[in-house]
Order: sequence, then structure tokens, then C-alpha cells
Amino acid sequence: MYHLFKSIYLHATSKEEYSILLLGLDNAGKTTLLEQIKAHYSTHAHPNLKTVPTVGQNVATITLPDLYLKIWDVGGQHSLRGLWQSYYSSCHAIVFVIDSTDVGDADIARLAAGASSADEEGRLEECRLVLEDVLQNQDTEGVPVLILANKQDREDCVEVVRIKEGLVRKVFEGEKGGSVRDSRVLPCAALTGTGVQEAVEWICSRVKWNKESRPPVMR
Ligand code: G3D
Ligand code: MG
Repeated sequence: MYHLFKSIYLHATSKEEYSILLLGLDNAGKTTLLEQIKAHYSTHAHPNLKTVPTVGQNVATITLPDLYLKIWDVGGQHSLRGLWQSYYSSCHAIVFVIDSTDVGDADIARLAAGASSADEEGRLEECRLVLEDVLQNQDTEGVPVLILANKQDREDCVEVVRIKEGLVRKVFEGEKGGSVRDSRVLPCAALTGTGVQEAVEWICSRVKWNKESRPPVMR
């Protein structure tokens, strides 16, 4: 009887926990985004916006009314990207952060037209290859992917619609786009916090939607 009551109690007091992986090139704004999310969902924290290049990982768990999100910010430098795949099989959603000031509007137009990328100014080609690599990995199959066009507060940013049409759609619909999955492109400015709540809301709805194929951990 004790065990029955204990398991009923534990069931009633526990919540689902989902792991979210923040990916993207170095300097895209992943750590800033994590700090904004932490500040937004706790009552007395101010975001620590003085980020330094991430070596290793930052992790934070935020508490929402009906679930926990455990968010992993793993370094985006080239040398650290090899570590990403060890997180794929246990994550419930991926957030891929793009620096909208470092992909070049003219470069996107060239990519959309199928031209070569020889004279790019930004990191569009690197960003495309890295995103393709994430989508192609079999451990990310079926995982919802949110693409965040970050730094939309800057005047020199490329608009979200251009990133969506010229880069993301091309990658997702290309032969290296991987399996069919839930995906969305949203604008955001991690530094000011604009778009952060919308991003978290999208993630929550999609991990719940996908929970039969990627069940949460109960905490
Ligand atoms: P990373 O973790 O993806 O490597 P960081 O990136 O979060 O460390 O951010 C890299 C730089 O981009 C930081 O500037 C940070 O302030 C800036 N940044 C991040 N998000 C935004 C944004 O939405 N808008 C603007 N304008 N800047 C942003 P520094 O100068 O510290 O290198
Ligand atoms: Mg970082």
C-alpha cells in the first residue's frame, strides 16, 4: 500500500522534462539567448549579457507551469561542433541560431539562384553546411527544429523572410534536408529579449506534440 501511495504521489508531483539543444555557429548569440531565457522565466534574475566564447557547455533548467525545459548551449566553434552529435539522441528539440548580420543578403540571393558562393562576405555557406549536417544526422530524425534569425535589432540584419526563403527552405527542401519534421523560422533579438517568449512557446508546443516519438523524462 505504501508503494502504491508513493507512486501516486510521485506521479502527481512530477513534471515532464524536455531537453533542448541550442546550436549554431560561434558568435550567433546562443549564450545570450540562454541568459535571456533564464532571466525571462525566473522572478528575480537579470540576464548576464556579457558573454564570453563558450568552451564546453552551459546548461540551465527553466520551470514552466506544466513542464521543465533543460536547455543545453554547446560551443559553436568549429573544434567543438564534433561534440554536438553526442547530444542528438537525447534531445527533444533543436534551436538553430543564425546571426542575421553575418549571412549577407546578396549571398542569399546568389544561393537561391543556385550560383557559386566564391565571393561571399558573411558566413552563409558555413552556416548552410552546418545546418545540413545537423539535419542529416540520423539521431536528429523527426526532432522539431526552430531556426532563430537572431540579431534582428541591428540595422544591418537580413530580414527573416529572406533567411527563410533563401536559406532555410533551400536547406530543408534540398536532398540533405533529412527527414520530414516540424520546423519553424522566427525572428529574434537575444540581446534585447525580443522574440524569446515566442521561441519558447513554439518549442513547448512542439515537444509535447512529438512526445510519443521522443518521450520526456519525468522529474
Ligand atoms: P554564441 O554563444 O553563439 O557564440 P554569444 O554567441 O551569445 O556569445 O554572442 C556573441 C556576440 O553577439 C556578443 O557580442 C553578443 O552580445 C552579441 N549578440 C547576441 N545576440 C544578439 C542580438 O540579438 N543582437 C545584437 N545586436 N547582438 C547580439 P560581443 O560584443 O560581446 O562579442
Ligand atoms: Mg556561447
